[in-house]
Amino acid sequence: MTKWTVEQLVDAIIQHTEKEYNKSIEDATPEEVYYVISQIVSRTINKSWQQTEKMYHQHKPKQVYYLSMEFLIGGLLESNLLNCGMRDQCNQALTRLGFSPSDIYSHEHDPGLGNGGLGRLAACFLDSMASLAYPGHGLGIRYRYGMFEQRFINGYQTELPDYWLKNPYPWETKKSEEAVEIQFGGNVNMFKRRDGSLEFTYENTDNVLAVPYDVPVVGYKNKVVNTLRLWSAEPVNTVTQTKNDDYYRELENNHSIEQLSGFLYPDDSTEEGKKLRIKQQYFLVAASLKQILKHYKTTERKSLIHLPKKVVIQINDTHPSLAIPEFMRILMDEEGFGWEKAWDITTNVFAYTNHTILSEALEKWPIDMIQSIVPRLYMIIDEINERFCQGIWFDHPELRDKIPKLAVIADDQIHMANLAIVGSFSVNGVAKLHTDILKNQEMKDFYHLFPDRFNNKTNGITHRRWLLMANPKLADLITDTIGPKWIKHPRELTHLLRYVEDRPLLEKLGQIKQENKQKLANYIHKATGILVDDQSIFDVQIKRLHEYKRQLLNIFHVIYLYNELKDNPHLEIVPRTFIFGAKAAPSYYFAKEVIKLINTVASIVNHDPSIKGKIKVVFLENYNVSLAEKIIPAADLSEQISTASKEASGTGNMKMMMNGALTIGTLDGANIEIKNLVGDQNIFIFGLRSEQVYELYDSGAYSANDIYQNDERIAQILNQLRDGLVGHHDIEFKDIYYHLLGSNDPYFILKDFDCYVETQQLVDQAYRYNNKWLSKSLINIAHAGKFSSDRTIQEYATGIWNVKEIF
Ligand code: 26V
Repeated sequence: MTKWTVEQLVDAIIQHTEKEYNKSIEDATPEEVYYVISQIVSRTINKSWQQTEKMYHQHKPKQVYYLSMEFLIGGLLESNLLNCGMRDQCNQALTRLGFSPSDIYSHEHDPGLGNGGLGRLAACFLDSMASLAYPGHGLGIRYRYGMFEQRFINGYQTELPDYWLKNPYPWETKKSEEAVEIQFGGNVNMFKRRDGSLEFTYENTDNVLAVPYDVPVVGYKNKVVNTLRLWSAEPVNTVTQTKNDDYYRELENNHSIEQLSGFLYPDDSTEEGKKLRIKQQYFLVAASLKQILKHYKTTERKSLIHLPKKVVIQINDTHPSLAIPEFMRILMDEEGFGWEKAWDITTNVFAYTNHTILSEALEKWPIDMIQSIVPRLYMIIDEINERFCQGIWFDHPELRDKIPKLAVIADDQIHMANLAIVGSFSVNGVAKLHTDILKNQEMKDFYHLFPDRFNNKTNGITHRRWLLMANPKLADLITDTIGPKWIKHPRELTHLLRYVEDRPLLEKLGQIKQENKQKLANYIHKATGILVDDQSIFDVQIKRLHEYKRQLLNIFHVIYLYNELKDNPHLEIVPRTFIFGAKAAPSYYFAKEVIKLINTVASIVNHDPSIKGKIKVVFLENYNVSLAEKIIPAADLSEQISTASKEASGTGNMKMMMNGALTIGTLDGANIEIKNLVGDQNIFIFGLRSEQVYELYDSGAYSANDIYQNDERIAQILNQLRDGLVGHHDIEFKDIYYHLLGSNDPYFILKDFDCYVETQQLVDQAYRYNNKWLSKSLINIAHAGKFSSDRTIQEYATGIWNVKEIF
């Protein structure tokens, strides 16, 4: 990439503004400046993009395709500048021209093409693949409406559509010439050829055009630019008919086609809209496989038998797992392979990552839906199932009684996780504990069948976005202390361990955290009107709102503290600001009640002068990637309090650790690996362990009601929910009360409450010893290198994909 000087950039910005907007730079709006810089950066990127493609064409390395229904890429201007090595110059150029760089960057609208961790992980992986120079690309859907925009009205979540394409998106390039046609529905005809083999043809299908929009994925200062290809659905031909009624029918039809890439599904598992979701999945899968095969055929000119040497497809959860039968269909119906050969190729191409063990999130599709949407795929899935079940019957008689659980089709439903396991050569979990649970509990019988398939790849996050970009001052302090090598080799952060007793360094670390907290406090004030004490502990829980993540436990602790302070206004506690960010799936009633509860507690606590501002509660609206970038650098305490066994990994835990927050958490997901690195002294662990959770489920020995009867603090809180909170007797949370006691507290909130409160007291004590706290914070940063997604990608590359860096 061309090296830009500050002067050159200043000139380029002035010239582009004049050319594009016919304005002098003094009159340009920040938004216009945002577009101008995006264009300048895009041009710089384009050259490397073409060169990277040329290189792939010449050297023909094995390619990785990361198939995902979600990519939460966040803002791209600042991260592209950073990765191109232009950020410092651009900041200076903007300052020279009288603009605030962060103000300009904030004009970018986050593309919300994902729900949470799974989508953000995909984006971190793309960043790491490009930065490590792996030939790896993302394939997803260009939803016209992304994750809804969240507003609180009277404390309740309301959802507004996120039409993120209202203004042109400067990072995408439409590639009409690479559009492909996808067939839905129709009838399948079967013929017997002379040689006895079968031929399948389709008629009366509904055809849709998949048009790719490419977004560059820029590697960190290495001139590699990979591609994130997002498919958009369009009608195949827009030739208008002559007859009036046909014309309108066609328009209606076109409209329903565009709905295919219309919106992102929220992660709830309601019945509604299942059909459209299946169509979206097939749309992604069919378009992507067409492109992958086209690329293979033009570069390799070899039989598809050799394809697994040149192509690996990672499927992000089961969402794209129709790729397996679709690939079989292409190999058999279009390429003329027999079943065995086709199956051999297929099962050497696909690798599947599992991201959750929650049974309600495991996808199951009704047979009749799959039959009507993709009839030929249904026939193939049926045969996969037949052959697989027969294989167990004959080769594994010990598992005969397990066939109903292992089958791909059971109870008139297709079990997508089973399909994904059967059709892949690798199945991985996303943290050690999660993989162990898959092997020994949830997928135990599959593990027995295919022990070599199962492996662990603990998640990671890109330290470029989450530290270098989001927390530049901390990044600079680290570089001043241990030199810049950690940027390319994040494990080198452990050199910081030499400084855990170094007073001057700890002081600087404390100052930076303080500045970040002031910045967040200003933002909170601007966004919500709430004044928070920047000397208080910033206690942060940011993640999707879900029962298993237990935001309810957190707010119970707040209510408990509030009750204590009301009883004893002189109670000595370190002031705390409880910060929440979370979206609830629109149809997830209980989660929405929890949002209302947190907002209600906030309005009570924040407006009660008698507690002298010792605690404040802030629920920031519309949590997304760019808001996370503001909150994380300012966090003191990271809440990772899921019911043990339920959080597959978590990645927010890694982001906050990397920014010097201490974790309060259960032994769940990647928390365990964090604990093993930083040591018990530098993390606050509490609560049931996953084995205990399983035991309690199995034995039925748990009684939420007993705890309610015996713990006064809990009784008080629950009764307040039932009868109305102090000063808010009109608002009740009876549903939460009845749910906890009526469903016997399925996520053990009451059970873990006592040790949570106790552990929070330890946090309070620890925070009082400023230097000790800071050295714990430094130890967390020092060990965070392991959680760079560079390490994770390295492990995928050698352990699953068998791909090499291009240089
Ligand atoms: C579920 C569903 C169900 C059907 C409708 C569409 C949909 C979309 C998303 C989801 C949730 C996917 C699960 C997920 O996000 N898992 C998170 O993955 C993170 C990355 O591996 C991991 O760190 C989190 O622990 C895990 O909850």
